[in-house]
Amino acid sequence: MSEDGNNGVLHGKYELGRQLGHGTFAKVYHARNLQTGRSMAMKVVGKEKVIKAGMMDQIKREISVMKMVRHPNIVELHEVMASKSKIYFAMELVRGGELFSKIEKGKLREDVARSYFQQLISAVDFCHSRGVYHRDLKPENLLLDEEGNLKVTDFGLSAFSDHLHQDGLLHTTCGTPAYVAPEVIGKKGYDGAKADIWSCGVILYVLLAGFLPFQEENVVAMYRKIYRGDFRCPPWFSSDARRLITKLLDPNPDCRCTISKIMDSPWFKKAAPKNPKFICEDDVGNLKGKETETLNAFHIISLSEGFDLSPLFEEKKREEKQEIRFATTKPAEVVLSKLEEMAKKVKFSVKKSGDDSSLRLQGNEIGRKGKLGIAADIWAVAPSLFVVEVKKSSGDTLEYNQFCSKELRPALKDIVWTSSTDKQTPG
Ligand code: ISQ
Repeated sequence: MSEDGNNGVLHGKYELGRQLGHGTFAKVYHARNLQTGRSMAMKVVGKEKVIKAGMMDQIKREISVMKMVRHPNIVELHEVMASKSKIYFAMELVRGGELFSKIEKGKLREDVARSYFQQLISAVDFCHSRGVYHRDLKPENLLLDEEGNLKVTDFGLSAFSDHLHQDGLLHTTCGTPAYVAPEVIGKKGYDGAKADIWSCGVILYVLLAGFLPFQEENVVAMYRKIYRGDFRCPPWFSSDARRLITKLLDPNPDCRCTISKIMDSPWFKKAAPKNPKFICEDDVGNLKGKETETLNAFHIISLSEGFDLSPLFEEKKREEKQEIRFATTKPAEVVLSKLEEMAKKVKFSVKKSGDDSSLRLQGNEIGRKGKLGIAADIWAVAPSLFVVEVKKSSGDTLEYNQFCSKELRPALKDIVWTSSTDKQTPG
C-alpha cells in the first residue's frame, strides 16, 4: 500500500487492516473509517486492467448508479477512490462468509435454498430495473451477513472481476466457466439480463444438488455441455424445481425465463415453512453431536425429498412404483457392469453415456406396448456414495414389473447399500 496509502492510511480516511480475500485482479482488505470508526471492506484493483479492457466509461457509469442504489441483498458501495494506479471500493463489510461454504458440506434443503434464491432474484431484479447487470454471478459473489441474509457483491463491477481480460482461450487461472451463459462464452454480444438469469439457474442447481450442473474433467467438454444445455436434475429435485431450472438453463437466451416469470413460478412462490431457520442438512447432522461420516452420508440420502431406499425390498411398493432408487457404495463402473451383464444375459441392447453416468437398455421383443426400454442414472452424492435410479422409458408396465422382479432386482441386490444390511461405510 506504500504508493497510495500513508502508513496503511488511505486518503487520510481509511485505515487498512488484514486481507479478507483476493482474486486474480483484486484484493479485499478490512478497513476502518477513521472519522466514523466504522468497519468496512476495501476492494483494491489495478487501474491498468480496467483501461486495457476498454471498460472505463461503462464502469464509471455503473459505479455512479451503484453508489445510489440500496437494497438489503446487495453489498453497499459507499465510496470509490482512485490513485495513479489503483481504484479503491469502500464497501459494506459482510461478516458471515460465502454462501457456498455452507454447501461445500452438502446440498441445502429445498426451503432453505428457496429463501436464498428469492433474495438473489430480488437483488438481480432490483439492479436490472436500473440498467445494471452483474455479468459474473458466481459463488464467490454471494456472501452472508451475521443474520444469514444473502448479499450480492460486485454488482455492476464485473470488469473488476477475475474474468477480466479473458482472451477467449481457456485458462484455469481465469476461473471456471461453470456459471457463465453459453452466449457469453460465444462472445457474440449478449443481453446482460439474460446472462445473469442463466447464472442464477446454475446457482440454484448447485444449492439444491450440492454439485454443478455442467461438470466435466476439462473445460472444452464443459463448454460443450453448456452450449447444449446438457444437464440432468438429480432424483431428489421436486418437479417444480426441475421445471424452473430447465427454464433458467435454456441455452437460447430468447427462450430463457425472465425475472417476472421466475417470480411467478410455483417453486419460487411456495410459502416458507412456519419456523424458517437457516440450516443446511449438514447442520441437521451436526445436531446429533459426534456422529460419524456414515450418519452424515446417510442423512444426505434420508433427508433427500422423495428418496426411498425401500423399493428393492418392499413387495407392495414394487408393484406400484415404476422406478427403483437405491444407494450404493460401489462406483459407477460396477453398477454399469452389473446392468450390462444382466442385459447380455437377456439379450437387451445397451447404450452407455460417455461419462459413465447413465445407461439405456432396450429389449428385442415387441411386447404389448412395443419394446421394453429401461433407463438407469447414477449420481454421486458423496465421494463414495452413489444413488442409482432405474426406470421404465418405454413399453408395458406389467412387462417391466415382471422384468424387474425376475432380472433387474436379482442383478442389483448385491450392490445395494443400506445402513442395516451392509456394514460398509460410505464416505
Ligand atoms: C464485503 N465484506 C466481506 C468481504 C467482501 C469481499 C468482496 C466484496 C465485499 C466484501
